[in-house]
Amino acid sequence: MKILVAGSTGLVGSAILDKFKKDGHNVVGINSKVVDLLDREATFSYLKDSKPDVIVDAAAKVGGIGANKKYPVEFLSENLRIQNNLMDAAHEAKVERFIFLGSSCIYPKNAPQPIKEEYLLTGPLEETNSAYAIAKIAGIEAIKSFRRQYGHKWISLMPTNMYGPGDNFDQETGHVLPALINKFVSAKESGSPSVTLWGTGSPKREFLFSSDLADAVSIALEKYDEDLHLNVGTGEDLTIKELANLISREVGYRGEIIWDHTKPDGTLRKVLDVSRMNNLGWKPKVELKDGIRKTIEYFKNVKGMVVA
Ligand code: GFB
Repeated sequence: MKILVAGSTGLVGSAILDKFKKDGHNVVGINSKVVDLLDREATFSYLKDSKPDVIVDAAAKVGGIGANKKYPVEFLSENLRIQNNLMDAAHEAKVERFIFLGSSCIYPKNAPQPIKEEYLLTGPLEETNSAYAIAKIAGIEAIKSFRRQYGHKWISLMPTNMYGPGDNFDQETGHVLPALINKFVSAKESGSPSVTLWGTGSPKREFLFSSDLADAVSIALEKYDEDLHLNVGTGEDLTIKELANLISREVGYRGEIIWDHTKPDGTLRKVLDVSRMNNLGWKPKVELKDGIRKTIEYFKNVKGMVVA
């Protein structure tokens, strides 16, 4: 069985590639340097030649709340094109299994908590990431359509907010957890008396370490073949303020935290109901504190700093 991981140099794709390698599978990773998935012809030609049996689609344009708000055109258009090209080419190349990865932001802004899979399309989306969410919802619908029309054993997984080594730590475009690591580590390094964070700090978020998602992908590939997309998360969340305290403590930063209320809070809560994934025998292994510690270490190493 030949497995192809698309987006294999990103946070999620690299963890999935590692997992399948460690498990002794015949696995290949591709990134935009190998084949540009925005290029339809190049995508078709690559899959025709490489003939994988399985594709895990971790290729996407992703970013935190700031990037989503600033670049909705790219978040909608690039994600639609990447997933459509890859799925259409996979169909033509007769790829047997396809795992499409979405995001927990597909659910309505005011969905009851914890969010069950069936709450999809039951209410309006959160405005800060509706473009990205609609692209991902289109991906879920595409997977379902390929199943219904052609009987393909293709599935969708919806991970919660992901983090880990290899993340985008940029303070403007990154997700909150890596952006905060960068902000606190940099403030400690420069001796800055304060760190400015976005919004009120009261929204809650759920975080999953990338290797735990890789385990979930592997289990779903083995055991799941149904129309319904599956949530992947810890089922536990904390406020952004609590997250900030956790990271600043781990980093050893003792300055002041200022909350910039002109920046958006985004959705107030989006914790996932993960009972379906749990019933397949999957549970996350990495505690948030340990995952944060590993991610801080990674970031310091990348920055060329001595890990304290
Ligand atoms: O991870 P994040 O950027 O995006 O988290 P979402 C945003 C939350 O953290 C908001 C607060 O409540 C922000 O106000 N926050 C505080 C910060 N300081 C910062 C900071 O320095 N940087 C960032 N980024 N946030 C994303 C979607 O939503 O979730 C994506 O935009 C995707 O499309 C992803 O679905 C999983 O969790 O709000």
